[in-house]
Order: sequence, then structure tokens, then C-alpha cells
Amino acid sequence: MVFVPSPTHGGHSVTPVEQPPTPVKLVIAGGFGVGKTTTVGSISEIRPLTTEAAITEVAAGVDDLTHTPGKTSTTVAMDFGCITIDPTLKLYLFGTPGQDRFGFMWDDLVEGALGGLVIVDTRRLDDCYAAVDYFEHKDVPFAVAVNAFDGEVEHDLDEVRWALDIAEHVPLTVFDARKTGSVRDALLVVLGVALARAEAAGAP
Ligand SMILES: Nc1nc2c(ncn2[C@@H]2O[C@H](COP(=O)(O)OP(=O)(O)O)[C@@H](O)[C@H]2O)c(=O)[nH]1
Ligand SMILES: [Mg+2]
Repeated sequence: MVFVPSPTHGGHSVTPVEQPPTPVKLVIAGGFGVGKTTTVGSISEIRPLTTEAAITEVAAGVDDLTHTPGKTSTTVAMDFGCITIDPTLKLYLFGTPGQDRFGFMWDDLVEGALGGLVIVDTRRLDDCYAAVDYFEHKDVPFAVAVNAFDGEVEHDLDEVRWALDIAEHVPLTVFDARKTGSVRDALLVVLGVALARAEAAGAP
């Protein structure tokens, strides 16, 4: 909060002026159908901007729908939503398109991001490796969250960490993409690693 002279009192008194919350950009990544669009939609305080398109017969042949038979749409560019965490902090969430063929967009999406959340579906671990690998190489702080579809996780977390080659310092949790509180907790973990990185880099 800052104080500015109040014009109505000849500049002698001060009126508190609320500072807008600090904007923080986070990227929500992971393979096709892991729950990225659901995650952004569960927590966004604005109607999320999404670029869903109907899955065409052509895409159905390209994208693996085995574990998402009910999925009739897919994100062609990105998801966008935001959530005010407290009066000082507002998160801007950018969900990546899951398909490899949209990989060219990732560099633009992570530009300026303070952190990332990689969502994992334990039935299709392979699909999530690219996202983990990407954040590692770009040196963007990130956390990994297993989306417990219907409360079920097929592998225990140690196995997931091993299979995806997730470093020990990277937090790995289980969450439910459909539940606001659960998504919020997962995002707070990402904020934690982003903050730790900023502090390590000597930020005030
Ligand atoms: N049962 C269940 N379904 C989910 C969950 N998260 C997402 N879904 C469904 O799984 C499908 C894929 O989710 P979506 O958010 O579109 O995945 P995206 O491709 O990563 O954006 C959708 O039909 C969702 O409704 C979950 O936690 N449990
Ligand atoms: Mg999507």
C-alpha cells in the first residue's frame, strides 16, 4: 500500500491507495488430455479463454484417445485464466497445447513465466516426459502434479519420479484438476519453487 497526498485536503493529508496485485505468469503443461484445460477452468476467476476445437476425425487418428474416449474437443493454441491469490498477488495461467505438433508455441508461452506446473496422467506417463524435459532445459522452476483421475493413480509417486526422471528437488504431488482447492494447492507449490529460485538469485 502507498500513500499519496489527497487533493481535497490541499495536499496535507494522505489517502491510502491500493496497489494492484503483482502479476505472476505460470505455465500449465503436460501431455494430451491430462487435464490442463480442466485445471485452468477450475480455478480461474474469469471465464477462461480457451481455444478448444472439436476433435476431427483426422486428429482422432493422430492424437491418442484411448484414455480419453469422452474427449470431444482439444486445445489448439492455449488456455488462459487468472486467479487473485491475495491482494498482493495475481496469477496468470497459460495452458499449453498438449500435442507435440504445437511444440513451436512453447517458447512464446514460457516467455516471462516464473514457474510451471506439469500435469501427469499416470496411465500415460510417456506423454508427460516432454514437458518435464522442457522445463528442465529452459531452467524454469516447476512442480509436477499427478491428476488423480477418479481418485486413482496407477503408479506410486516414487515410480512416477523415476519414470519421468524428475530431479529430487522438484516437488511431486497428487491433485484433482476438477477441484478448485486442489488446483490452488498445486499452484501454491509452484509459487513456492518460483519464490525459492528468486530468493536464491538474490531478489529482495
Ligand atoms: N474423471 C476425471 N476426468 C477428468 C479429470 N481431469 C480432466 N478430466 C477429463 O479428462 C478430459 C481431458 O481433460 P482436459 O482438461 O481437456 O485435458 P487437456 O488436454 O490437458 O487440456 C476431459 O474430458 C475432462 O473432463 C479428473 O481429474 N477426473
Ligand atoms: Mg486442453
